[in-house]
Amino acid sequence: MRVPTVALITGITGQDGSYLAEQLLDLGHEVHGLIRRSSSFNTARIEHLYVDPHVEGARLKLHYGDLLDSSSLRRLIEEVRPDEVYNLAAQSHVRVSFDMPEYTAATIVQGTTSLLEAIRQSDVRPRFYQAGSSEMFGAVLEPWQDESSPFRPQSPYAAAKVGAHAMVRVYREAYGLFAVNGILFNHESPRRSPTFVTRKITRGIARILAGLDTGLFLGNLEASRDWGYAPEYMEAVRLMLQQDEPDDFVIATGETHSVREFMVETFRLAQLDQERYVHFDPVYLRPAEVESLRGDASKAAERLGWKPRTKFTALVRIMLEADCREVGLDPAKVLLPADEVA
Ligand code: NAP
Ligand code: G4F
Repeated sequence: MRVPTVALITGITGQDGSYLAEQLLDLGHEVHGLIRRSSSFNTARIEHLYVDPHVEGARLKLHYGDLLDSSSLRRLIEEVRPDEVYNLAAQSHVRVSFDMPEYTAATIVQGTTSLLEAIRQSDVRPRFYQAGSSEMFGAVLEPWQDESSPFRPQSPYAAAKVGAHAMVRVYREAYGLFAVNGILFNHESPRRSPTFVTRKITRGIARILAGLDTGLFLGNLEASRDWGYAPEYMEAVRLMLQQDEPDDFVIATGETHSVREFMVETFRLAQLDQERYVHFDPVYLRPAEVESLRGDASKAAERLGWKPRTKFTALVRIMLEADCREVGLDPAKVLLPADEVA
């Protein structure tokens, strides 16, 4: 097993970046994160990891930059001289990508290219991970998707991810860069942004239980996704960079559930009547929808030795319990006991 010493993460303030940084630090590595300047704090997910960099032994360092500022990327590669680069930064919201197609494409395609180019033009040769998405499969023709399934993107976000995926392959094949594409199906956690549907539901229901909200507004309940647990997916991502040869991997649970199923299970645990609280709002519909996704991660199981551990109902409970605690409720007092989980 290769022993990396220095990792650079773009998107470190997001759900995945925070888990990945946590895992790399736990393994004893030095972690550098690119963060954007923002008018309000955007580091809540990594504050527990932060130690003043002037303190001896501090191994997490944050640097201002932006995927759209190629000079900051070049500077970072030269200064940090990473052994591994994890490119997780993106405008990652599918619905928003229809409102901001150019910005979405810029962060994903141009940003990824700028980072690859910053590496190519330097004398540093880090291993490179690109955060690809199951959204790239889009309008699927088969019930299962694996590494050989065709891409039929249904949104500007997905089209941009296909572009970045292709760019990574070009840099791997043309310049011999150790560059890998992860094709990750939806993965969730208590750190998921509340604008994505799973967290919107668990947070919304916790707030209803606490008397802070009176309802939940949702869009299409019939779409299905293959939902896994984010920390486990970041384990797979780390393993991808430890292989002898660079390759692309699908990461998924192999189960698919509708948004309605996620909602029903959450209401069941909270012992609330969904008919009373859930309302339809067309603002959450998309001009084009991905109806169903289900991944086949056999290659990851065989080559990385990776398998998902957290099942659908357990994921719902993890997220709902965390959201209950967030609003000051004791999950043991307000939710159905764990042994009554179906
Ligand atoms: P997320 O929570 O939305 O985090 C996105 C991160 O990207 C944030 O740290 C954000 O910074 C940063 N970012 C956005 N635009 C940037 C820019 N122009 N320059 C620098 N940083 C920028 O996303 P996530 O769920 O952790 O996902 C991580 C990556 O995996 C994304 O690329 C996403 O598209 C991809 N992915 C996610 C899933 C999933 O189910 N979660 C599945 C497949 C692929 P701020 O905090 O400043 O906004
Ligand atoms: O939670 P979502 O917004 O996630 P989506 O679109 O599947 O994208 C996420 O997973 C991708 C991996 O496949 C990532 F690449 C991407 O970055 C992101 O992390 O929506 C899931 C489903 C959709 O079908 C949507 O139409 O939920 C449906 N939905 C219904 N009501 C809603 C809502 N989605 C959101 N965000 N908000 C709603 O109120």
